[in-house]
Amino acid sequence: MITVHHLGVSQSERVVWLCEELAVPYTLRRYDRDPTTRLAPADYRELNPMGIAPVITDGDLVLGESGAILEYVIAKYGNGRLAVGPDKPNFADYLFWFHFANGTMMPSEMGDVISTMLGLKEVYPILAMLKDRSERAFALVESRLGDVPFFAGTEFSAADIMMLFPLSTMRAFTRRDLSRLPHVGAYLQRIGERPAYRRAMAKGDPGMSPMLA
Ligand SMILES: N[C@@H](CCC(=O)N[C@@H](CS)C(=O)NCC(=O)O)C(=O)O
Repeated sequence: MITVHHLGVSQSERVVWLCEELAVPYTLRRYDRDPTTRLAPADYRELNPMGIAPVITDGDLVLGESGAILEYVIAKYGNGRLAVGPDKPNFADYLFWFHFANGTMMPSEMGDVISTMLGLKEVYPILAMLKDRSERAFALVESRLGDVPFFAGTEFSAADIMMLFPLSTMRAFTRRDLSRLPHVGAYLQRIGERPAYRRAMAKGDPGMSPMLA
């Protein structure tokens, strides 16, 4: 059975959520962040060379990276459910949004994380560049969700599981205000109605209300 090593308030919520959506049996092991540094604790860091979340173990396998883990679980235990294959017209949309989450959206948000944590008022060129990129990313997301209910199209998919974190829990680390993005707001409510999402968040981060508003 897979063990999902979940670091509190982190991208590993995706893996818990995926297992709940697919009804894949798993053991959940929770770890709290260091209260001072907000980094992973020592026992999490020992799990793999990067020492960052998420990590799963499956027998002798130790696997990191959200996207790799999602693909592994879907292919190995989910019978391909929640992926969109090349035979479907929205295959490219699925790939785009699945990879946009960590390929562009999360890195663009890091500028905001840095300036929030350091309390920076001054605008540094590199942070301005990331902010501009992040604004464009959120505008693209708003536009997409105005056209379709889920990132890959009409059906919920693993692209939604990748994309939700930068729209929701990531705001524990940034000052991002979503009030002027109504389609994103409606999407977050839609996701909040999913029983598997609610179960995952209740199990993974029992002390936290899902950041859907
Ligand atoms: N691209 C990686 C990003 C992993 C990552 O940055 N994880 C953060 C949590 S969201 C982490 O482990 N932070 C704690 C630390 O760095 O000690 C993935 O999605 O797996």
